[in-house]
Amino acid sequence: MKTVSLNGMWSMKIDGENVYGITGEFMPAKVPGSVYETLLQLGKMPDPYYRDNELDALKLMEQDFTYQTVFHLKQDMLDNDGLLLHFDGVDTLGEVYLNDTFLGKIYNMHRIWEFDIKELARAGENELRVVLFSPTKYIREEQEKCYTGGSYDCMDGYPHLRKAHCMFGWDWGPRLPDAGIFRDVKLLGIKECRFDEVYVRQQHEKDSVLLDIDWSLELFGEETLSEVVFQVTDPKGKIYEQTEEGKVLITEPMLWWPNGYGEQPLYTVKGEVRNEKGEVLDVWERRIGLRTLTIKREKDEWGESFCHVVNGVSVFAMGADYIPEDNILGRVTKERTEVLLTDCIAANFNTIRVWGGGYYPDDFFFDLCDELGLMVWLDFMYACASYELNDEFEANIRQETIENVIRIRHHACLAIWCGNNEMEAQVQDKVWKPTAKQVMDYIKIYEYIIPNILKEYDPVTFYWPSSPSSGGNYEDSLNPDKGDTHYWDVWHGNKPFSEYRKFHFRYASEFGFQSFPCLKTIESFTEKKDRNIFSRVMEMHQRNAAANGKILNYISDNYLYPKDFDHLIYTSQLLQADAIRYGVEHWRRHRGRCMGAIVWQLNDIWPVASWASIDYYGRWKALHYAEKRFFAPVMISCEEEGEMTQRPHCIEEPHDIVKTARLNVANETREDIFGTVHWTLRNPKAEVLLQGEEEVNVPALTSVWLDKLDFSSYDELGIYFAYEFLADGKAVSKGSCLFTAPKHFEFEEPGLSLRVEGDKIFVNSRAYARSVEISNEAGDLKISDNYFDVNGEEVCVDILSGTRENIKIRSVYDIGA
Ligand code: BMA
Repeated sequence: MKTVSLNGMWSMKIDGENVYGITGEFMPAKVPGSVYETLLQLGKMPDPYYRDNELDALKLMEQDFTYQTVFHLKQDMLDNDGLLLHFDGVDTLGEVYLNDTFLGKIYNMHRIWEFDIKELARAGENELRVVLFSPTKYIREEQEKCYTGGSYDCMDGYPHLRKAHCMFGWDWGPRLPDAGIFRDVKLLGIKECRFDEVYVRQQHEKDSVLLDIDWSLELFGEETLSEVVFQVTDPKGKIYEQTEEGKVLITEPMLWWPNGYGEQPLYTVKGEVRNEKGEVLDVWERRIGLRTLTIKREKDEWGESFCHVVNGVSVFAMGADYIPEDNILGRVTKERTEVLLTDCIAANFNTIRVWGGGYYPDDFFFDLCDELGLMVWLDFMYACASYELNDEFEANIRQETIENVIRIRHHACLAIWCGNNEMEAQVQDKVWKPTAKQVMDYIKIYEYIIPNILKEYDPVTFYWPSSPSSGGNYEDSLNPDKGDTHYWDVWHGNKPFSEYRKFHFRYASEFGFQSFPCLKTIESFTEKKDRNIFSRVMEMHQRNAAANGKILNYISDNYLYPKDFDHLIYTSQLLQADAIRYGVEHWRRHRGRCMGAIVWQLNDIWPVASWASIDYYGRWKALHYAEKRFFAPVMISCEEEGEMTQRPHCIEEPHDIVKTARLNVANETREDIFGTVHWTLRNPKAEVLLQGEEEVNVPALTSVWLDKLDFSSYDELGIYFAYEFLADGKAVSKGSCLFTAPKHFEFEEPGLSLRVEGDKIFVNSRAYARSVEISNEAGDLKISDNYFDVNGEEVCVDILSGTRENIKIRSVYDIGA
């Protein structure tokens, strides 16, 4: 097969009068690319992420747009048996014309579109035109014809269009439903035939893996006797040929493991189809990982387990939910995604859930997850809505499902296919006012159409109808002891962090807490006068209407009133980190019963206040550093009892509360670990009042409790508890906790100071300093640890990247001081 890329500079025009007063001339436009991207590159529209510029940018999407290009064809391309125009992704509603002849319509951004141009194309110049229609007009008109409900944060009618829903807005995202040709465009010249489908199945034996390769061909020319040959290359370059039965036997297989459990060796499978003359007609090549990977669901004393089992080993999923990285899709590049996913590994993730309100990520996303060892929970792209199933919609989503399953199924990282985000529970509860038909349609789509396609195209990967679910059929989908759970009573329900401890979810696939991004990020979209969280511009960048009030409310429960805007931001990030840590540490202590903690959310689509741990510019919030600590393979944590668990307000009775601490060491590695737990009870000056030490043996893949310590005779305002776990004399995990809310603890001025020596930052404090933040003015500092507690001593962290100028330091003491 011969491929000619049609990527490059096309021209684009806006059809009709528009908000930016751009007249109907054609302008140079990059393909792959989009309308917003083009206008931004040409300086014809202001940054839609700045202040409230989003509003005008949205109006632009009432327009239609024309993309066109001219390409030259040589006779040899025309001489092929088949000639196809191939689009990997178009966003979304289009009509395609070649040499002024209509080729067909496009109406799903999640699909590949191919048009046969053998008869129409000619030698020399050919003109290709793609007209893209207004997505906002379309959903409005369709909504008038047939009502489908969906998330209020998103534009009315969005379920009608197979376009990333969050492009129409979400509770963290702007309404910027761009249009464009967002993936590669190419011509495929096919001689005789091409691979239609190839499917590699693995059969794992004790010391070998047998690869069974099924393939089929799509014929274009005369059927000749074609030969199809596969070979497999292992990570060291050793080549395995096919046996006579067409199978490939891999001896001494190197198994693929998620991050933290082993290596990620990848084998390359390459197939060639050749004709009688021995000419290579088409090549198929993928990298696979040798592993078994499924979900274990077994009845037990608590309900029913829900846990990833990799190569026979039950693993505790640790990670976060991924949303699209940018409203302007062309800015999502391999390089940028690589930084984000590498940051996941830096924070000890082994799993990432691709949330269903976006689009199916590019191949490079899955390649990176294969290489890094991130298991992917992949939602099909449906979220928080009711959909109306008719013949056209069904045919459309069938094709979408088949194509994406074929594209993604071979990735080692692929752990779960999941029907949708949150719809089983929401349809059942009639949240989006579905009709009786839509309630039935739900079952048809997620429990019949999609699983049946998977039975045919990927019977191996585990399928789960919805997230959350208990198994489907509207049966008890919110049961905390069965299936996966989205838990939002902390945050949306305003419950205190301690509420997390009331649950031992089998797999928490969403729970989260918002914060503001750092000042540097806020500066990118505000003028100075906007820097108040209730200003119009800040509220435009806070898409969860109740959230600012919630943040202030949670601050009032935990911290002193922040002295200025910048300390409010800092405090919001500490709250977020505290909240999520409180939950995850608890669930890891209950390893076995709970087997997954996936934090809502990893990243941002634009600069905004949100649940993300990494902001739009890639800056780590306090939460991401906290994740690095509480997702560490070996982690010590403390289940404390104090004011938070017994008397959230100081005016309440009882006045005498119990103060206890119960330490736990969780070991998420495949090796037993021996070490020492060392703890101290200290006063605000960090002076040791009591201390203890204990040798512990933590078997692989378990968590071990130590005895409860009782400090009830001490005044909670003047003590804190510090703890560490040492292996070979080195602290592998540590932390500290209070028995009162930080706002009431009698902090001493810690006199924090720092000095930079090469790649190291030395921090000194003369008293207990809690949640010490190190940052620089440029906002680009990444360090080995941050927002940590210091016990009146010197500690050292490594600079991983960023400038060394103007480094600042502060701690909880500074919030109200
Ligand atoms: C979850 C998600 C998203 C949403 C988030 C925060 O339920 O599935 O729909 O952004 O909550 O509210």
